Amino acid sequence: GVSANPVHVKSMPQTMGTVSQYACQRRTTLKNYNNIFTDAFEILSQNYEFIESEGPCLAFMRATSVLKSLPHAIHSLQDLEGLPFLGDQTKDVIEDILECGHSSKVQHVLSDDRYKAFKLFTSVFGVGLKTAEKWYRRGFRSLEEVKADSSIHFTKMQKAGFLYYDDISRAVSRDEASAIGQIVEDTVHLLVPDALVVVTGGFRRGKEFGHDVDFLITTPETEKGEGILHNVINELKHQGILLYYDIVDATFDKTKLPSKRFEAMDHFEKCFAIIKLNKKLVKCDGQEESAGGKDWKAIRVDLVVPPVDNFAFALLGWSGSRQFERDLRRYAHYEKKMILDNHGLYDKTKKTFLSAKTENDIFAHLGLDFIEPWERNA
Ligand code: DCP
Ligand code: MG
Repeated sequence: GVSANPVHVKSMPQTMGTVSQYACQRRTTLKNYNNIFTDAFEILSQNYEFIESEGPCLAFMRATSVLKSLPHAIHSLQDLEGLPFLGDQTKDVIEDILECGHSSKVQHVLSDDRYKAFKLFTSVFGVGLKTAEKWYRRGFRSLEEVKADSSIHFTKMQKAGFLYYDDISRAVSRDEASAIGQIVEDTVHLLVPDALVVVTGGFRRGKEFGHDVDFLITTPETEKGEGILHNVINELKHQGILLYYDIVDATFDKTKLPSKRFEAMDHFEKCFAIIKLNKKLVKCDGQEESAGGKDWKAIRVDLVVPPVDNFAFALLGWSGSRQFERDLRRYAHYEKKMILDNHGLYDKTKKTFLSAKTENDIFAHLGLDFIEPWERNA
């Protein structure tokens, strides 16, 4: 069972004190001393996701997150004593790795047909678990086989996913993200000079690479923001650098309570785009050959436009990591009887919404110490 309070550790020479079961009460930088274990756990947890085994999937994600937060490497099973979420299942894997350098369970998954196919299919933009399942059941094992079947109907998103696969399946570097940031910022400010443009997601947490670049855009005065996303998209189109876009209109209802789910899609107006980035605009380029000798690279970009009153919540929600977000919501729910989502925070005891101008305000409402973005790599 999971206790609601932090787990108390008696005999841990290296960590001392306690490790909370909530990622939002731990500081997790990108320095991971337990890579060999967390890499293994992440493969296992993804495999459980692919076979729709939610419990074990979550268990391995939580254990991964705890190990990432430790300021030292695990050298023996005794080092795990008192750590939350490191139960028998995860211990077996760690024991295997400590004894022979690898986990037989992981080897097995890596050579599994279903795992390999799902990993490949979900690497295509627009392909989720449902589609991967469908393709797998039809007997496909490679992207070539999928593309060759004329009876498959692809969504607009999937078509773009295949068209730009070589570029967008490759990681986005920090320099590429900055160049995209400059373009987005210039374009937004051309239209609304005092609009706020902030990079969120993995790059805000200090990551060197990401799978996309995430932005929040908001305007101090709501009226000036009318149609800003559509105008930005039109402007990017005019510049000839918009390869793909899908605008999702806001479905936001202020009077509704925040979602009770711990992982909810938000209702802000947003756009999933692919932008054509001229390589000349990237500070440190040239280390990798581009596909087909092009002088540009296709980059996945998410633009999210919350109203200014929800900005702090949107920023906190879009900065991640996913596990950090899950645990913020879980903590709010179980420890504070509050509901947190990307739009707001609701106090069920006081039956009122708690407003916030900054992320600091939200941590304060929750009675949490502020955790810097680069300490949220849970
Ligand atoms: N997010 C979330 N739940 C979702 C989608 C997003 O909590 N269903 C939040 C957490 C993510 C952030 O939004 O950290 C951005 O989503 P990404 O998928 O872009 O994740 P990252 O930016 O963290 O990673 P990557 O480097 O792969 O882009
Ligand atoms: Mg991202």
